[in-house]
Amino acid sequence: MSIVTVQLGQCGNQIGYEVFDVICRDLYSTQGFCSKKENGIYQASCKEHFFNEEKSGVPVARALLIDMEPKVISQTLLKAAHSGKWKYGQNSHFCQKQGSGNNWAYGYSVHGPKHEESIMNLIQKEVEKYDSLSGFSIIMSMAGGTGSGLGAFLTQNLRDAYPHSFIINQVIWPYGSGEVIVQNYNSVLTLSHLYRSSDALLVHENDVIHKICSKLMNIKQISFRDVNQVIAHQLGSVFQPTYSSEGSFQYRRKPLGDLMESLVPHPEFKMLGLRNIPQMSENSLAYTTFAWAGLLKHLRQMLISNAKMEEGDFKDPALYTSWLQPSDAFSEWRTHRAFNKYEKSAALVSNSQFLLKPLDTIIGKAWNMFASKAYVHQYTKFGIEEEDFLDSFTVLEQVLASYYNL
Ligand SMILES: Nc1nc2c(ncn2[C@@H]2O[C@H](COP(=O)(O)OP(=O)(O)OP(=O)(O)O)[C@@H](O)[C@H]2O)c(=O)[nH]1
Ligand SMILES: [Mg+2]
Repeated sequence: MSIVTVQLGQCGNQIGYEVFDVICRDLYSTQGFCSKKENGIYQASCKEHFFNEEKSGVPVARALLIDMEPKVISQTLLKAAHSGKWKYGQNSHFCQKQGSGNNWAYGYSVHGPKHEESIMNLIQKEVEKYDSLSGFSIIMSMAGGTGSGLGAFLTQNLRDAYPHSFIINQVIWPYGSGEVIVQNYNSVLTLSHLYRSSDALLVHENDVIHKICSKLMNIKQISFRDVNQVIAHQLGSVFQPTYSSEGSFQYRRKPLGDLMESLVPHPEFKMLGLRNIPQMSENSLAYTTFAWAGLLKHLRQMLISNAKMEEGDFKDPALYTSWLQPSDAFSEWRTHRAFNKYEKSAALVSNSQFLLKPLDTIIGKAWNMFASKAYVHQYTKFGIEEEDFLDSFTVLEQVLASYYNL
């Protein structure tokens, strides 16, 4: 089944490009570490999820590019075309002349309704190309105006138009010391709205990824491109084909459905986080050997780094909430195939308390600003009233409370 990726705003488009690029490079990688037959099945499954085949033989990404300003989209289209390995579809983008200027209200209440019909038509045309649709993966930042505001608006529309498809939002969490003064307002509005209409929010924290670039990858001057490549690697390692351990080496056909089924058993808990190992510079990679036991132990430690547990495995009930059996709370998927130059690697997606602190911080900062009514007029000007802010705070306070009580 295919996944339609929707790339929104500057951040969403720049990350989306890196995701397809890494997946395509992996698709044709000769570093297989698995049988020729399995490699073939893996490649077919990957294509089914992410690419259309064109007569010319160049795979076409199952993606739509949307932004309200043209610059990033034209750069992204060009980069893909120049790669020579894959490209975006000819009529797969929508842009306008002027962005939302980091104003969530502008993206949500102005750009949203104005371009709703064109964008929904574009999406419908894309969906009609496929025999079966697994769902949508929407990549967006939480702190700008277009990705976040228009993104929240579109997610709601998709929910109404495709009630039986899965929707996962790839949400980019802003740097704590962010560059946008109203980023906490935008974040609170984005999260509260997505919580109503999305199935799951897979969160990528810019601060955390930045640290991976500096500490693990040894990159000196870190650019968005470096950060985006780490995010793309992480997403690829989760969404590239795998099979469940009990099965008969059948690669999973419902990539989004399987993920949701395992990870989002309750509508109150939709925040997912992603960790992966190893992550290192290309230089170190050449001198490293990998062993599964060590990798999994390390991954588990990353999961429990706040808890007082050291030994054990992923079957340990102490890792999970009491209302789930460990066998239901943990699913394992694998493949013999190497991914993106790593002979062995492991990724963990979890629905846990890991976001409590960053969420609490964002709500606190937004609330302080809101209490003195700073910048609120820029939102009311475009139809987002004080009541809407209060509703959003209430939704997120409830989310915080639910996760606290786990
Ligand atoms: N990881 C990552 N974060 C980005 C990138 N570009 C922007 N951001 C983050 O996204 C937020 C700003 O949102 P943008 O995506 O630039 O905004 P937009 O959706 O284009 O909306 P407007 O420009 O306001 O119309 C900030 O938190 C940035 O740190 C990127 O390429 N990678
Ligand atoms: Mg922009």
